[in-house]
Amino acid sequence: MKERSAWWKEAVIYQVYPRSFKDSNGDGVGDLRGIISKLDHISSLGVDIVWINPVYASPDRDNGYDISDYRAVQPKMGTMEDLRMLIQKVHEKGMKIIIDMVINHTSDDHAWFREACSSRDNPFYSYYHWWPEEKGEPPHRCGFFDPAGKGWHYNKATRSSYLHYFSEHQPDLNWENPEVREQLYDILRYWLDKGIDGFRLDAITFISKDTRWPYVTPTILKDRYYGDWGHYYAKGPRLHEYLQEMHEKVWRHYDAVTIAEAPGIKADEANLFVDTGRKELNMVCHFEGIMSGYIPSEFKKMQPGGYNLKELKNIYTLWDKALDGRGWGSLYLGNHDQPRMVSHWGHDGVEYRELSAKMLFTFLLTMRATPFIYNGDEIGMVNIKFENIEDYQDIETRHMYRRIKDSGGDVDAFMKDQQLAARDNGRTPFQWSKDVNAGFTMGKPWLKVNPNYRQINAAAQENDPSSVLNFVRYLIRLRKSIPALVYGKYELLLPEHPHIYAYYRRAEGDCCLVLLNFTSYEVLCPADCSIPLGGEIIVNNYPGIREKDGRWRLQPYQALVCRIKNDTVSG
Ligand code: TEU
Repeated sequence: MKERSAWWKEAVIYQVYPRSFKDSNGDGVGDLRGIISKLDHISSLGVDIVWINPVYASPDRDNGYDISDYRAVQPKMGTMEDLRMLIQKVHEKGMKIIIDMVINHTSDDHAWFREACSSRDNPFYSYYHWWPEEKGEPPHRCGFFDPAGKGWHYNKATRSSYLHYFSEHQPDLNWENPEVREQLYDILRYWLDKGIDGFRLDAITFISKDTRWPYVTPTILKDRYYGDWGHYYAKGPRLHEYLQEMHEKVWRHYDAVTIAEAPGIKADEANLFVDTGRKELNMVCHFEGIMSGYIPSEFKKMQPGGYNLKELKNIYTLWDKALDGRGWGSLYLGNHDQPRMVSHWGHDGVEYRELSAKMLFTFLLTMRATPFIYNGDEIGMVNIKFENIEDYQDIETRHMYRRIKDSGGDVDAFMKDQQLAARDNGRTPFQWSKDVNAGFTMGKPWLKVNPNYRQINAAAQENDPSSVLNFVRYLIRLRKSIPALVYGKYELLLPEHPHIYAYYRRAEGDCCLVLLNFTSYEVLCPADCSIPLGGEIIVNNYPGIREKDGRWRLQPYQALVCRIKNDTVSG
């Protein structure tokens, strides 16, 4: 079926992690004025939408994902006037701006929660989920960032425990209460009226709780991402009712883009969120691709040998198929919750760092899904791989460390795993130049700068035609100029091949063959995707091509896109 067009389907999204992007006042924390000062860099990429992580008032226990006032800007980030200016400047550059909205939970410092904690009779008590002590032990729920793994925390004044899926400082809002929902819709409208063009809705799949509180198997580390947790946490009975209500009360009145962060959601459930007829949301960011390669039932621990390309192809192909003609996908290879894209999916050694970054970007920018580029990836930043727990700032890593230590677990193994998977790997300051602190700050950076900034930085790549940065710019221009790369049908080739990811993007009379070698060795392509007659190579991260009897010999991490115009093969 032919895709219906929409601006957000054609867009490339650039994610800015504000505290690590650019510090304008020397306090070591990136801020709004810092972002404004670097808008030329962002717009030079050719992206359409800038997504910024939370900049609301927050005690910052989870880097802003614990909001204490939804209508205020956190002083470390700047002022409301700075934010107004950012919105205006982004618009002047012909881009749109979307913000993170964290409405599954608030901070424990939010006025609603402080009131709620004072007494059971306080009207705000019912803004949260409580388990009164006279009912005995609360039913097991996992607190993802809790040092003891517990999802309930006792509060003396109310003689009851409140629910928190993340840390105890992030109490979950009670969406059963219509007043809570109205408050939240009001907040969404407030920001849309300020000129915000849409939202990334944080952990939105968790908002509806089954308040019959069914039994969930208690496990220590296991219910984090796998097993049956998704069933209880991400598929609450009223989830879609709430999302439809939100559409009716908010989205319907604006031309905004709505993106669900969707932990726990599988391909066959995606259309429940994004099928246009259901009037819910525009896109979901799923976790199936990004979590592939981790050992099920372990906390962010990679399989020996890393991810399996066949499995990865299968996941992305399933998602494409599920959404075909019904909804629309999104694609990301890194973000603020993940290690660096190159370290995760490519090769971060000097020899292959740039090549694999370019190969991964070719993938990201030639799939049928809106691509998300995470800041720093466009210059090929890599994991910092801290050796000391003190270097980590992330609540997730710190608390998990404590949890493992307290239970007599293997902390050394944990530290090793974190070098691959910790969120702080993706949060180190942006490497602008070879100046002190990579040009990020004049002060002491809140998180250490990766010492490789002298080699990897934006300034060095700016005028180098063969840099990752300029490769990304080229790919974005290409995606914009070839509709087949946005809307064209995706057809997987060589599904069983363990090293090559190959596919067609096919539109009427136009077709692109994408060939990606995901390994550090040379691979001879099977005949199925041999050199197409009359094809033109439009992407190549090597200076030339190698072939043998009309078959491609792909160099380590080689990426090729070959365009076949007037394509007559039917899709
Ligand atoms: O993440 C939601 C989520 O599901 C996390 O458990 C995520 O899987 C985890 O960070 C991976 O290690 C969102 C935000 O993106 C994250 O930064 C916040 O910490 C979290 O919500 C709580 O608000």
